[in-house]
Amino acid sequence: MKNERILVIGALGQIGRELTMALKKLHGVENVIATDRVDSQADEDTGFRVLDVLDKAAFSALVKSEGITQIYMLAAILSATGEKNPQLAWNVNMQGLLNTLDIAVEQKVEKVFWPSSIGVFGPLSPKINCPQFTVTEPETVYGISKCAGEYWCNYYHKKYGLDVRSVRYPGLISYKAKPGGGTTDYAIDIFHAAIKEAFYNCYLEADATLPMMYMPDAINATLKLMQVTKEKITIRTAYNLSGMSFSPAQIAKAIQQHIPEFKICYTPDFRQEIAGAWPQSIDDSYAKADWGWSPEYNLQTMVKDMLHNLHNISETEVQKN
Ligand code: NAD
Ligand code: AKB
Repeated sequence: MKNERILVIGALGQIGRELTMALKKLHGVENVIATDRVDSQADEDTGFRVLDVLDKAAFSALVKSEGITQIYMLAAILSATGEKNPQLAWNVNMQGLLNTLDIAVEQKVEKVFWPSSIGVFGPLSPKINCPQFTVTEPETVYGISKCAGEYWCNYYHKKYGLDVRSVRYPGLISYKAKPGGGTTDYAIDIFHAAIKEAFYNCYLEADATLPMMYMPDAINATLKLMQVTKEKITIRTAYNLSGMSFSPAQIAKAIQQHIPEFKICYTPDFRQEIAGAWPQSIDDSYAKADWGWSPEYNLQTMVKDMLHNLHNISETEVQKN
């Protein structure tokens, strides 16, 4: 295998922490440069660099000096935080991507990964098994930036031949890092609340069904997409990707099977409107056909694994104190 040189931007986020570890395993620790706008406090993060994706000169210099062959651009402002600061969300999400695409072309970077989201869809999109090609018309700044970003990726591929690849991740569930200000964050918060106080006050309605995915599946999909030969990639905007779909009431019931005393109540806030405009389930047949995508986890297996790992983490914390 050729010696790849990998740059991860936004590496301290929910996906970045786990994707960086997986990339280090695949390509060697010394070949993966993890960066973020903020500094890493973790001792084991040797080789970590501070990089603001909006600082194009520093970004370009790093790609050159490190001989980067692949960029994973994860820096973004997510849907809920984006509605509180639309200008910042547009700036980071859009200019950050454009800097990445420009630098990749200028410096002949071989592959770029940039994630899109189910946030590209809006109230007019089909709710069930939302197809790959359909009306989008997003109503959040986050969704607008992801939608525009997909077209920019396609444009750089067609115009400059850049090998940029993307998926529309559903809401991602994980236990290793905190979520970063999305509408789907409740599906992580609920586990911490269930373990800590057997109670969760949910900011979405009981029946707000959304497409979701467990992080191991998301990492697997990302690595799979980036490893497939470029001839197999027929979509250069972003692939629909599906894992599971559930509502707050359904995940609460699945948690109650392990923690019977767990209770949930509902106090919907502004995030309910965002969730209500997104599809409930996604048709990912193009990802399946083009690069053999298939998820491993469903609601039951994900809940069991999350609770198992979070219990282990809290026991380790108790032992340390
Ligand atoms: P996150 O908010 O947890 O992490 C984003 C990281 O980007 C943070 O560590 C932040 O410090 C960093 N960042 C912000 N501004 C930056 C800047 N100017 N320069 C450099 N770094 C900066 O987000 P995440 O959940 O890890 O998401 C990563 C990507 O995946 C984003 O593009 C997001 O839209 C997409 N995505 C995530 C989900 C999900 O459920 N987590 C779902 C769909 C798509
Ligand atoms: C969010 O809720 O903003 C993200 C996403 C689905 O893109 N988790």
